[in-house]
Amino acid sequence: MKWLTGAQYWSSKISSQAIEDQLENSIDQSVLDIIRQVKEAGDRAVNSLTNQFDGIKLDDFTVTKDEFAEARDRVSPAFVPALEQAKTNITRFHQRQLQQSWIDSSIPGIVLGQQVTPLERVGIYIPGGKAAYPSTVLMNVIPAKIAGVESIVITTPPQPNGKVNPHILVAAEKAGADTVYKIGGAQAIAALAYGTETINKVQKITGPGNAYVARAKKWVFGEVAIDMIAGPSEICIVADDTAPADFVAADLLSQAEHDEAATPICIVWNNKQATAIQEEMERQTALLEREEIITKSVQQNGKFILVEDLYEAMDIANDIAPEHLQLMIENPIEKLGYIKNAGAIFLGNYSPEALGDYMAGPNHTLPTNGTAAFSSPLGVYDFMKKSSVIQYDKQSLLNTVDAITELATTEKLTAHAQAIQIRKEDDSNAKA
Ligand code: HSO
Ligand code: ZN
Repeated sequence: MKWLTGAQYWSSKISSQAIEDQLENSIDQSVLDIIRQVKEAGDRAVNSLTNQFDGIKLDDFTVTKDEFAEARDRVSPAFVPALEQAKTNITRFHQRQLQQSWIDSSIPGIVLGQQVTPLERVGIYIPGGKAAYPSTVLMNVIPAKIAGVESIVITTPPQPNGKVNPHILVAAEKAGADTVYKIGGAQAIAALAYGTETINKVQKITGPGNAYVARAKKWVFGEVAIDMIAGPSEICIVADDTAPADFVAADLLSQAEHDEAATPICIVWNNKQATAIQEEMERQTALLEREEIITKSVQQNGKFILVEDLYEAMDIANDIAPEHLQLMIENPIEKLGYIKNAGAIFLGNYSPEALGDYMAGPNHTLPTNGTAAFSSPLGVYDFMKKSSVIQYDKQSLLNTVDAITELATTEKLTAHAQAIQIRKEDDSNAKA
């Protein structure tokens, strides 16, 4: 972990944008080429790209009933009840997000409202390899289901044997996804965005992915909607002296294990506490399976920020706008009002991020890379859209004639003015 004072934190915020731009350029070239191929040749392109990138020739990339059955047999018996427990909590939390349509007729002669409608077709990308998380399947499919989305399809890369990770399939089935396609990378995003002979074009793509998937999502945005561009995981822990050092260390490491690019940050105002946490991190790292990834993440991106007091700690946390913020301090709920920017806020010593990743109920798809300053967790609202509803009766419209005419003529839009005026002169008995 790098050690910084609060003052050093504030002065070290130099942008590394130039380097990132270069990296994106080289990825973009291949991503755009892949998108073009899928757009032009559909399934044929998907098959040859799967062959090229996943090293497997598939006759059919749609997961069959038999493959689902085989997956059920392959997972451990304890996996299904654990998944169900998570599903219950995630469902319960997300049901509260369901927004209702509303109609307001409090002004006589005028009806205004907002009609909320689920999206019809959604595609969810689920990574394979070392980030094949069944929990992410639940976190994406359940809110879409609650929203009322009719068709929920998943794309996920095939393993070298041509199969899909069985845990992903069991989670997809339990959560209620309709179809799973064995396609990964930018080709999956292109297939969802433009459709192929097999795949129905979707309206929105959600779910995390590697840099190629993320750039592909950015490129197809506009053709379809996307949830967000997810970056590597981040955890920021604000710890006072009451936080057990071994807990803090464990939580920092839990996110470091996701990715070498993950960022664990700890903000403290007691040197001794920081030293104790650092020692615990070293002790625990040596015992963890993903020691190598963790060590890289901690060395490259890890930071202790030593501040004056809790208030400076919260200022800095707000400036970072972390994906996950843990307040391991006395009476954390009293300080909640100071926190403006964070994807998810975990209060106290017994609410580690891992609880939120799997079980608590809130979504673990959260804004990263400082975007928590202006965006929200994935939710039911991401799978719904709104239409405005307007109805005026004749008298109510006539009351607006002068004002509308004035605005329309100012904008030199006389046809607009005419559409209002014509009703003033109307002596038919047209209904409202
Ligand atoms: N912490 C990850 C989500 C996750 N953790 C899935 C475990 N499985 C999101 O930042
Ligand atoms: Zn996690």
